[in-house]
This record gives sequence, structure tokens and C-alpha cells, in this order.
Amino acid sequence: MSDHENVKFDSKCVHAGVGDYQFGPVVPPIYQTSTFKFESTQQGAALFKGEEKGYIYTRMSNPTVEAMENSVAALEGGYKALGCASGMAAIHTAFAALLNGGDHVVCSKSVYGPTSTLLATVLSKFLIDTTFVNPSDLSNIENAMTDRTTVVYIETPGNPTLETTDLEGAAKIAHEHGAMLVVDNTFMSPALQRPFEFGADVVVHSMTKFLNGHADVVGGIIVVKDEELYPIFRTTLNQIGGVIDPFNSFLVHRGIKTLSLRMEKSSENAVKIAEYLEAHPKVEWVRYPGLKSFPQYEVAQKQHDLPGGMISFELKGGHDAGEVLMNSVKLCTLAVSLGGVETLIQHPASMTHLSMGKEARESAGITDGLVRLSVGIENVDDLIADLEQALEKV
Ligand code: LCS
Repeated sequence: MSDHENVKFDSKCVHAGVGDYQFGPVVPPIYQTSTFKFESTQQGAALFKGEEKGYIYTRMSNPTVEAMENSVAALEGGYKALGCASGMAAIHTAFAALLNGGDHVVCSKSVYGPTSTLLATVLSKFLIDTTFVNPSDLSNIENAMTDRTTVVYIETPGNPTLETTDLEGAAKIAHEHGAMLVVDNTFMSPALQRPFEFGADVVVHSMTKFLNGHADVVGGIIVVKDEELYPIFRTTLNQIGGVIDPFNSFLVHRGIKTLSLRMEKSSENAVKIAEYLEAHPKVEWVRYPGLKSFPQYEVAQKQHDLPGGMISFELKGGHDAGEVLMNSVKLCTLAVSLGGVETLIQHPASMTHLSMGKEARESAGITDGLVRLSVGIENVDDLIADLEQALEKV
């Protein structure tokens, strides 16, 4: 990356992380090997002690994985990144690196269901307790802070409500209390929002989504802003072991080359679809950061380069009407996940956010009628025609 540090974001998408390899390939080769040969016992020992730089074992590091990690670190503006087997592996590893038993976490209420469940049911076994708040009102974060709070964890925009948090304000509160701000940037990707610019300490992603962008990889990443913080994350990931493999790293790195283009097209389509839905007589409400009616429109304008590809909405007939719509689409695909080139539609209350339970969902604003749309890069007229024919059946 050293030759390309000062280029613009879209150039970084194409070039960041690509190193020099034997035979001069233009893209990083897939080093599909679990282990690396030592020249001597002395060299092996020196590598393990960290006295010599090089590769030892793919769980510890691998050139293909490292190329992708360097790319994401450059895009987020962080020091280094750590490729993980899934978004959940990245989130678990980040918590394991930062928390001790007895610590307290302040977390957004509207997060991906399993993130909330990880804190509430798994990490709670290790005496870590969490207060879930609506962080779009910063006073809720402030009021939840205790002298044991070491992590403030924000997903913004939140899955699936799109509730948006002022990261600068959240970082200030976290730091005043000696805590770290960890941000899940999956919904915007670094093309549209770079949390380090607003004071975050750690960024996590499900790379399964916009970073890879092609619905063919499960992967995650942790990006660390400061050099001092990095070793504890690398050691923790190495001990827990939830690393991404070379082939999936290669695919994600390839996907990233078109990240800017995909985010632009997906946002452009989503703006038109959100406007179409908002004007439709069968639609009760639409949440989309690009609409003037969006509750945190000002914060979104400040933090996002474009409004992104995620929309949530509810039809006038609530849950039952939403079911008819989701069962009637033809071009849009009824499936969970998001951030790919294809438009996906799903029902959070019975799918992605089922594990949270009804009470936590209701408190987070995830109504039974909420429908989530991840807008792809198809022709927008085709997408609107598909929604139109499905809405006619409602
Ligand atoms: N963070 C966010 C914001 C997510 O949306 C997801 C997955 C994760 C983390 C976890 O990543 P994974 O382990 O799946 O790579 N979100 C999904 C969703 O909304 N539908 O299916 C998966």
C-alpha cells in the first residue's frame, strides 16, 4: 500500500493491500497452505520470538489474508485489520480482546440479533453485563455509563431499524468515562462512513455484506485505529482461532475493488425506491437515511457520504400485508443477509432478529410488520416494477 497511501478512496479500493509477489502477479496469489517451511530451527525460533518477520502458520498470518486485511485497514483509515471467519467471529473476538469479567458494556438496542444475543446470553456467562440503549439520543448512552463500563458498542445505522447515532458524540462520552468506542460499520461500509474520522477506536464488519458484495463469502474483520491496541487483538484472535481462510480473503479482496461503484449504484437505486415507497398509499412508514423524514437526517448528512442501500418499511396491513409482499416479489429475492449486488428482502421479526425475543425487539423498535430491503445494483425501474406488482397483490 505504501505507493498508494495518498490516493483517493476509489483508487484505494482498487490498489490497497496489493503487495509484491514472486512472478509479478497483478493480484495477490491465493497462498492455499496451512503452514510455511523454515530454513532452519534457528529461523523457526526467530520467527516465533518475533525477531524475524515472516509467515509461520495460516491461523497466525498468511500473505493472501494479509493483503485483504491491509486493504480494509487502508479504506477505514486504521492501523491494521484482522480477518475473521464471520462477522460474529470478529465481534466475539473484539469483545474478548477488550473485556474482563466484571466489565460493563453499553450497546445499541437495534443491532444484528445475534450480536445482542451474544452479549445477553454468552458473554453474560463470563460476568460481563450489558445495558442496551437507544443511542440516537446521546443522553441514553451517558445515563447508562458506570464506573465498570469499558466498551460502548454502536451499530450505525442499526440493523434493521436504521437508527443512526452521532459517532462524534458517542466517542466523546465513551472517552470521558475511560471506555472504548467500537462501531459495527457493516451497513455503510468505509465507502460511505469511516467511524475513525469521528473518534471510534475499533471498527468491525461483517464482510459477508457490502465489502465482499457478491453473496458468496462469510467473513468478518476487526480494524484497530492505534498501533498500541493491535497486539492484544492479534493474540486474542490467534488463541480463539476464528480466522478467515486464504480463498475467502481473495474473494473479499476482489469484491472490494468495486466497492465504490457498488455503493454508489446501490444508494442511487435505494433513494428512488425509498421515495417510491414513501409515496405509496399502502405504505405506513419508511425509514431511509436519505429521506427528509428520517428521524436522524441531520446526523446522517454529517456522517454518510451517501445514504446507502438499506431501507426498512412497514405496510398499512402490518405483518400480514408484509408477508403477502415478501411472498409476491419476483426480481427481489426473499433471503436474509444484505449488501450484495442482488436485491434481498426479509422479515427481521421472524428471521434475523428472532433470537432477541419479542420484548427486546419491541423495545428496539423492531415491529412485527417491519420489512427490510437490501437494494442491489439492478436497474431501478425493474426493481420498482417488481415492488409495484407485489404491492398490487396486498
Ligand atoms: N453485523 C451486522 C450489522 C450484520 O448485519 C451481521 C449479519 C453481522 C454483524 C454478523 O455477520 P456474519 O457473522 O453473518 O458475517 N447480518 C445478517 C443479516 O442481517 N441477515 O443475515 C445476516
